Amino acid sequence: MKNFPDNFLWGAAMSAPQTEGQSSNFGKTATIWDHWFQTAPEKFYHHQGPEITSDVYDHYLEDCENMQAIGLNSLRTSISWARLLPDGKTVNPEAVAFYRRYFSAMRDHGVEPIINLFHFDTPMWLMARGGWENRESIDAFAFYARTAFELFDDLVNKWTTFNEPLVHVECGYLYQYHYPAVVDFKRAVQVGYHTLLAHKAAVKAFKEVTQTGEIGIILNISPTYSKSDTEADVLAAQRSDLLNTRSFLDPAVLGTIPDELLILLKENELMPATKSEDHALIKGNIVDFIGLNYYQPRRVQAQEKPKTPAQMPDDFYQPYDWPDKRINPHRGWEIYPEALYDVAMMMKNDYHNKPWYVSENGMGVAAEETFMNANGEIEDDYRIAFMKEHLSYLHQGIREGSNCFGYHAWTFVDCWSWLNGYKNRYGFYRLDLATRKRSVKKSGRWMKQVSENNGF
Ligand code: BGP
Repeated sequence: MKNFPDNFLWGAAMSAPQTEGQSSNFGKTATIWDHWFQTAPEKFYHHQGPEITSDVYDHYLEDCENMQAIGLNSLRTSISWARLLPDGKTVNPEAVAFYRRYFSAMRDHGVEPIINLFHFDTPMWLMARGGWENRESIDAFAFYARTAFELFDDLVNKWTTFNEPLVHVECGYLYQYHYPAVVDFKRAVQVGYHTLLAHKAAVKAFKEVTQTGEIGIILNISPTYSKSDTEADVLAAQRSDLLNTRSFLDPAVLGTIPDELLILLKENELMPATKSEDHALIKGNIVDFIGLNYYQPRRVQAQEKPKTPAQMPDDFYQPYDWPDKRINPHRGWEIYPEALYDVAMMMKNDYHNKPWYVSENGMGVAAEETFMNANGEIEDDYRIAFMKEHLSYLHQGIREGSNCFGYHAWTFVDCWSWLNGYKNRYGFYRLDLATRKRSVKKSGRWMKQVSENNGF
């Protein structure tokens, strides 16, 4: 039996744009996803867009009952910025009423809400002004954050500012998976820098509004493993961690941007525009906790033909295809549960043992109906095995003193995924696309036992 610490959070994660639906109703204005789907639907798997998703807007009560039914004691979702503040300034009363009903229902069902403010869903009104490239985005986000804290402070104790803040940077400004699908390293760094300052400004606002709750940020973590111990491969791995991990984790927890990162940016003419007051904002406003989304490791080797100055991150390191890897063929991601132990030790040793939790971990599988039994239940034993393996390594890290307070699976009910639509399913509950009906999978029933026993 692997026992977890008292009051361990067992739960799941989701986001407003992937689950809420009613994306152009009840006062909500367009986000980049609504806009992109309207203008370029061919980019989206099976032309599946963000209008309906799992329609939590209408199913939230049933969903809260279902959370309780599988033993979840916590759940993370986000507020839609474009719903709460349709023009960035004016509060939408329908949004307030909806979120208050939703968060209250969670609490009534014994589920602690962890509420995130941004999950890749830049409002179009901000995009029209240059999005995160515009320094005004910092104040705009801080205003939104403060508004949300004031409106929902009585219902929410744990807040997070951004989900995976590197992702809208790299997908929007390097790899073309998010609107505006620009390829420009220098602009990407500027977007990242403003995002970091927006996070810091939101933490500052939080400490001014409330003394009782806690605030954190959710980062994607793909610990880097180098192909070999040669100096060049090890340097490539260090640079990968600088860009992909330490760029947000160091300022969030330690209040510093690593010197090595600043040198790398300067040497490659990538320094963003800054202001003198930024230093104090970054130094202070430390988070209370960290959420880490872990799916797969990153394996790198030295870049054989780097461009100088660098045009893309892979001028600093080149992906390395480890021949012994296990892979989830549906998503194409490596399965490497051992990394959760390494992450736990990293938090303990390099980040003052800051309280943290696994804020996402999961396995997306296509055509899950293949695994439906005669009673109509999806027998997702592969998902149970995946979680058990990851939880085992996490457990080892906790036993060795890492301050981890929870594990959230991605996700609760199968949901819409960006450019992949409903192809890969991750939920404890299956979503029927024709009826929006939810039905529990075997993994959901398994999670109930885990949560009841506080271990497995
Ligand atoms: C995380 C995101 C989620 C979710 C998940 C699964 O990075 O925070 O929003 O989408 O990945 O990935 P995908 O949906 O691309 O399969």
